[in-house]
Amino acid sequence: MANMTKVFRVDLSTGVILEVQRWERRLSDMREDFASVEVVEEILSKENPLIYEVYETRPISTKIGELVCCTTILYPGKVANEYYMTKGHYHQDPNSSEVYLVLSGQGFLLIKQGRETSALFLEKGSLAYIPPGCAHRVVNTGHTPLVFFAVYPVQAGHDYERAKQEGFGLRIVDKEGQPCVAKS
Ligand code: M6P
Ligand code: ZN
Repeated sequence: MANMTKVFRVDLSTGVILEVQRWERRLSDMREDFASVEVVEEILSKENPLIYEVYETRPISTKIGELVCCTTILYPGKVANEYYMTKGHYHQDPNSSEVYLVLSGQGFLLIKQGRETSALFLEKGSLAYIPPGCAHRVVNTGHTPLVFFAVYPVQAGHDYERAKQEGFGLRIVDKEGQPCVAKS
């Protein structure tokens, strides 16, 4: 009985999962992720905005097959003309996939498989499957938080370095008030 699961409460209006671990990324944690490093430093000289926060339930054991469930609240905003986004990662385990379900907001999922990156539109109710071996990043192009629920195997691991070195090849930018997919 020791490993019996419990039932968690998700506040569906905000994405907050009650009584679980919370972590966050501020702009200072993403110094080299946005295209304009100069604008990042200029913003950081005045403030350090919250870009997103994650609420996650971790299984007690780390046995293969156990799942992590989490919500991400990605705030609206821009660095120069580039919308706020998650850092983006590959899974260290090449066999680990992931599922995203959007609870509110609008944006894009950048998903890179091999040399090809797709920008998939996301809105409330979007269900996205991320196959094993793909880099993935979420971008908020709306005026409200983009909130999504994610599930992935506990053994997945996050490889940020590879995603950063390779880049996604696409960025989502504001062009005259409209989100636009740009090559980078
Ligand atoms: C989702 C999941 C998490 C991830 C988080 C933030 O909730 O994919 O595994 O940590 O988004 O994304 P990142 O780790 O790329 O900053
Ligand atoms: Zn992932």
